[in-house]
Amino acid sequence: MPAIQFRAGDALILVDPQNDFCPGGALPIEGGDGIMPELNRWIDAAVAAGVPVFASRDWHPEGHLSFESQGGPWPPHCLQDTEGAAFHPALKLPASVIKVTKGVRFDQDQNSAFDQTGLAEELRRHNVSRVWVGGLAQDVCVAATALDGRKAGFDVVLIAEATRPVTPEGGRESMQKMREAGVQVTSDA
Ligand code: VGL
Ligand code: ZN
Repeated sequence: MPAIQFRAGDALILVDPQNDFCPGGALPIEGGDGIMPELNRWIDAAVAAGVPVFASRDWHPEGHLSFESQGGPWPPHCLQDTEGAAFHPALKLPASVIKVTKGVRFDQDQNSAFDQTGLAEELRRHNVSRVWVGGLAQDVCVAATALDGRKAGFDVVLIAEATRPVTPEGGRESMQKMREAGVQVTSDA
């Protein structure tokens, strides 16, 4: 396992490591639960280095427009205050974690943790210039977050070992898009 090298100005962003995106959940991603030990390793290193840890959560109202019943692409998932929307029990979030809630809007989905959450401003308030991103799903919310991070002017590193895609093709396509946008990938180092 490669050593984790944080520097001043880093932040760790865990994207939607929630029960519904893991096997047994409403929108299960193959091996989704398998990333939790790796995320825990990054959390431990971040806490030891004084690097702020952010965790986003998909947090939908009943009948959200992203649900199939409303013509959207997804089965109902991450309903507010349900077990499915809870962070995975194997994830060891530190007391200092900063939670980012998204997917609450009635009029549009928010795949990116940056989308109308104020996350970019909050990162700047913490003097962050580079974000390390892992979580679920690689081809949906992780990719959207990484791409928006680049647009907002941050250096972005994808933690390849700590993410899984909904589909393999989606995973490949999103990886290409992220690389084209200047996202670095841990497995390339
Ligand atoms: C996500 C599908 C629908 C994700 C959220 O967190 O990647 N995927 N809503
Ligand atoms: Zn969603």
